[in-house]
Amino acid sequence: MKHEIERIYLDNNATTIVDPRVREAMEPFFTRHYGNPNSLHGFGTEVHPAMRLAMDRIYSGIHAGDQDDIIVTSCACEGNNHVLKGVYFDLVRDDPRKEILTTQVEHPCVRNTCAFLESLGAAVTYMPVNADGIIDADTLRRHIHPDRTALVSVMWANNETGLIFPVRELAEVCRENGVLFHTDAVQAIGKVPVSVADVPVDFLTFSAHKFHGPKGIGGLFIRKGRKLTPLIHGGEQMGGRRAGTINVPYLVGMGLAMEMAVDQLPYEENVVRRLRDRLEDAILAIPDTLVVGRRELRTPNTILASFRGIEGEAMIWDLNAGGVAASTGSACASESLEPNPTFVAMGISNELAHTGIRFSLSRFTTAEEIERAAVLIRRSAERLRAISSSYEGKKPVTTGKGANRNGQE
Ligand code: 7TS
Repeated sequence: MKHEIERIYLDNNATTIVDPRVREAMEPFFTRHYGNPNSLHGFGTEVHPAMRLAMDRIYSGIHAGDQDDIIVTSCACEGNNHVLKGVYFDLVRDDPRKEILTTQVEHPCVRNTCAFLESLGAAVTYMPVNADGIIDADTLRRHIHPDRTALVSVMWANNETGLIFPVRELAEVCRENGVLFHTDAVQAIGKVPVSVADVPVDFLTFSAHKFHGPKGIGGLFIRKGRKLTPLIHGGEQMGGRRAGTINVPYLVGMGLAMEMAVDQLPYEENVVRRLRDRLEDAILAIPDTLVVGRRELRTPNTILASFRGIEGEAMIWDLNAGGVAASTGSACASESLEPNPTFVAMGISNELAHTGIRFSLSRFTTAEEIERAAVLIRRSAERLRAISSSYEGKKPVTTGKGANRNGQE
């Protein structure tokens, strides 16, 4: 008889399970309170209190002030496109001296939007990361020009390595130079404290599905008084900043998910971090492995590991067959056979760049899953190295009962 394998989900940087409480809170807004919030009748107006509560939760989640704007977007790709293209229209298009400053390790939705703006004639500089894999204030100081730089866009935490960037210092450098600062905080919300009261960002983007909310909704914080040409023109929703009927059920879900993500930060810091460290120790106990980035500089849930002699893709397939879901890096780039650009930017050799595997945990990951994953990862590494032509330190694969995947016969 074929047994169903208990799958272990370690790809939470790609997306997360919707918290059952979030799903429950959304439910009435699909079937009972389904009005368009812009309608004047009761169906429209009765959803307003729930929307206000959701927005309040989002504002307090990131410590935004009432005069700031947070606009609801369809995802973080939209928010990031909005900031980059908006600033291009506002400051760059008609002034050939102006440029945009970003990094070599942004998510493709920043890098590819910048490449598109370059095709329209904009100047973009992609700052290299330092030996720790981050952009420090000195690097930014070397690249920023108060009269030339229109916008600096640096992520809060990297999706592949989990490395946390010193955004407060970076934002302060931008303030001193009178330059706008945007941060993609997609991988930071729910993992580390994110406060726009502490960090003087002008624009900040996030996405609900990375913190146990639904897919297809996100947010863009715009500091009080900042101009930003809309990306989507149409009706007057969101004060004219973003047209389109607001997705009420998803907004309700995002609000609750944000509140829960912030409440759960101590759990993330204590429990998830411990589980991550346990898995990381187990990976590092396998010969010829490495993990990118110092632990203390990373979000508590992420490991980007490399297993010498094993193609990342091959290991993903093998692990998947054994019930462990991981990724070779950003799912958005996984179709590409090019080496992982984050690895390349970090100066990691081409051979190692092909062997990266990302394991990312969440508050739903259990200690039992981590123990099981540790065993399955070791077996997979041994199995794949035994058939690898490029791995010299070959050892026999474990055979016999113990080698059966997931304990199945
Ligand atoms: N920015 C960062 C830093 C991300 O990690 C992602 C998704 C996005 C933006 C896009 O978010 P969305 O709301 O538009 O989906 N990152 C990944 C990943 O690392 N693997 O799969 C998706």
